[in-house]
Amino acid sequence: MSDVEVEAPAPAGVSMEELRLAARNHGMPLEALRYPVTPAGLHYLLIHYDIPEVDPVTWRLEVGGAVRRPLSLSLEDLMARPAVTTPVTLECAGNGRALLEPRPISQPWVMEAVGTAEWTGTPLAALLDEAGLEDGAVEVLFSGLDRGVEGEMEQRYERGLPLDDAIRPEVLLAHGMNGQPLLPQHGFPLRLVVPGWYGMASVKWLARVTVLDRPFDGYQNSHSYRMRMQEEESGTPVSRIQPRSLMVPPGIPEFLTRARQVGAGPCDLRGRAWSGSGPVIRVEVSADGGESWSDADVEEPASPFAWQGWSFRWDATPGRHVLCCRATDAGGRTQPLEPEWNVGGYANNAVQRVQVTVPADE
Ligand SMILES: Nc1nc2c(c(=O)[nH]1)N[C@H]1C(S)=C(S)[C@@H](COP(=O)(O)O)O[C@H]1N2
Ligand SMILES: [Mo]
Repeated sequence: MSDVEVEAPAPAGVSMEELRLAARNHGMPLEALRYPVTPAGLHYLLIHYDIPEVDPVTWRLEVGGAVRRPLSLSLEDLMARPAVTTPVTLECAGNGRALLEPRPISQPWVMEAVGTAEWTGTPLAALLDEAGLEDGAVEVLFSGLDRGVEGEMEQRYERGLPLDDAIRPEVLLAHGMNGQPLLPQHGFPLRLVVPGWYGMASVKWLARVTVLDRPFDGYQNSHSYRMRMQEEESGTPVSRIQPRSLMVPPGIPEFLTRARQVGAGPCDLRGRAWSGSGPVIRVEVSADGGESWSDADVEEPASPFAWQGWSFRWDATPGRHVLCCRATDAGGRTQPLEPEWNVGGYANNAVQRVQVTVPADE
């Protein structure tokens, strides 16, 4: 035994492969937290394979499987159905992954994989009702048009959702985002939106809805998106969004390092907080790296599945400070101070830390 302290090795930088993924799938710049509804071009993006080419004229949504009356619907048919518009916060389950050590190799999100859009669409439950569920239906499979190879398996992006979750009233077949048709990158012509769940459930470029009499065991359910500590474990499925709060980083950034500088005096910190089991009932702010906390003012949500604004007046004194924020939801779930590691790097909702320097008064 040696009494020499060995320092943990520095985490290796991101690889060219991770950089390529990061360049395709952008996050929401955190200053965009100022908008209650994220402008579509600032909403984060996550696309496993390629954006598929879709001809809206020939495109159809097929509804089949364990139903009495299979349906085939055009975009026109879907747009003629009763529509609702509701703000929903989507967050990628991998948000925070790059802050884990060791870093799980996938899309290396820091903490910007979030956005809130006003989604317009028709409720899925009524459509399933018209198709007529057969006895023994337990799950609904949503299949996208995009294809790729993942885990050495050629596949289309598709996800199963337990029937009880699929028929909740807030689950939408969405054809609009922020009052416009869906953009190609967000799933044109039609996507699923599963409010409250991490983004992987909201299948884009939807082509097929298949009612199943047993749980779907495809790649995105049985291998990806599972919470586990070892590769061999089967783990538990990733589902609802864990509570998180983020702040608009105050002051101004240095170009390369993004280190921040804030003027001395009163400084209004603001941000958004959300939970897939909302509402958020408390947001706290710390200016000393999490040693001491004070309550922020928290707004009511615009919908049960939309983030909530918060604000806090901070008195910036000269020196270096680490600003943090922490959300707690109605179920008492709160954000941990330190990340909790898992194989896939999912659901890391550890508190945000923003280092700022306040220069001494002249
Ligand atoms: N067909 C399809 N749907 C998909 C994906 C995909 O790659 N293909 N990515 C999923 C993931 S992991 C997330 S986080 C959200 C992202 O939605 P957005 O790009 O509209 O923000 O879409 C989900 N739906
Ligand atoms: Mo995701």
